[in-house]
Amino acid sequence: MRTKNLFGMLALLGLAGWMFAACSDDSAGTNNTNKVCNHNGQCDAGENTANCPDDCPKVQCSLTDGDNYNYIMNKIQIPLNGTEAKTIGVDLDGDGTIDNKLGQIMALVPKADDGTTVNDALQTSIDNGTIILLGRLIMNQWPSDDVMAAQIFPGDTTSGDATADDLSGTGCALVSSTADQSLKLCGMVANNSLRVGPDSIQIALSLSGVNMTISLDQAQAEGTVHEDSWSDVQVGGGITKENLNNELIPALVSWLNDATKKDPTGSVGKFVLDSLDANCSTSAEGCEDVTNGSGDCKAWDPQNPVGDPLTDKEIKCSSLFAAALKPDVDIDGDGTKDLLSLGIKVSAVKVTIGSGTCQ
Ligand SMILES: [Ca+2]
Ligand SMILES: [Ca+2]
Ligand SMILES: [Ca+2]
Ligand SMILES: [Ca+2]
Repeated sequence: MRTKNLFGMLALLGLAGWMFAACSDDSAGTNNTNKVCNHNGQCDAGENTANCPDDCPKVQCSLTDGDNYNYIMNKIQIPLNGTEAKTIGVDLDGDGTIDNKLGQIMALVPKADDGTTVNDALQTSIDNGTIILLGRLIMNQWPSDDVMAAQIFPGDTTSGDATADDLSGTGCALVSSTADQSLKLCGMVANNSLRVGPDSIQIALSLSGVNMTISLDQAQAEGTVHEDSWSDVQVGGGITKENLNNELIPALVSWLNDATKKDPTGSVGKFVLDSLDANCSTSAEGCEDVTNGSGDCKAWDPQNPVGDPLTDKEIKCSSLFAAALKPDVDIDGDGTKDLLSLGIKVSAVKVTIGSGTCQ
């Protein structure tokens, strides 16, 4: 059952794709190694704000230009395998196909002991208020606004101040005290069709009670939005190698260690001890000098537990994870893959976002 925590973590990770940082200024698309941008002053097929900012300039928007429309997510889907990953998320590099390596990572994680899927567990968490994700559109008019802003915030799940019926369409919820409410994604709504981004974002990640932030680059969102609902809004972005090494992998390792130490024979514990612990591959990048059974790849004994089952190195050098955690998107068109893509699909209903309290 603890697998649910990992599900929740990975889900929140996807979710956070939504807490958009103010501005990214990655102008790598203008450098002379770019193989996509033709600099003809028009945003052509295959060109986008990330790989061709000269031809496809970023839309600027304001959090105060328009009225606030507030939402709470009542459904969140993440891809559980590579096939689903082709239908959930966004096309980050403009090549016409959705980019979402999250599906490949999720396919590696064992199923919960009771057979429920990640998305089942996620839905339970949404329904019982363990996960609250809020959205906001700042719009001048409906159903179209050619310059608008979108935001997503983690909701407050600790004070218990949200109304019990917060998913009813007339409920109330609060923004988490850790949310950065200045973050936004700029774009447009045309006949209820939302298209915002790309921009840098931060992900709220909740891991065994520890909250942390992971940064996503070039995040975008698109889908159908109305004054009182969102349906099937796709959200996606990419993790840089640096953020992968400094944020995501340590978070994953810490969660896996926690689950394994609590229950070495549960589905996650078995997976860790059978497939990851002391199972380093010297063919993975940066792992040429590892030795199984010693140093960073030493074996952990549940009968005589000393320290942690896994190190960061055991994930990086795992033949399973090494491929799944490799960047898959060449965002700036220079021929080198820079970002590990993640995406989710969400639906939402109207909510009141209380200021300080829902009373
Ligand atoms: Ca062009
Ligand atoms: Ca793509
Ligand atoms: Ca180990
Ligand atoms: Ca690149």
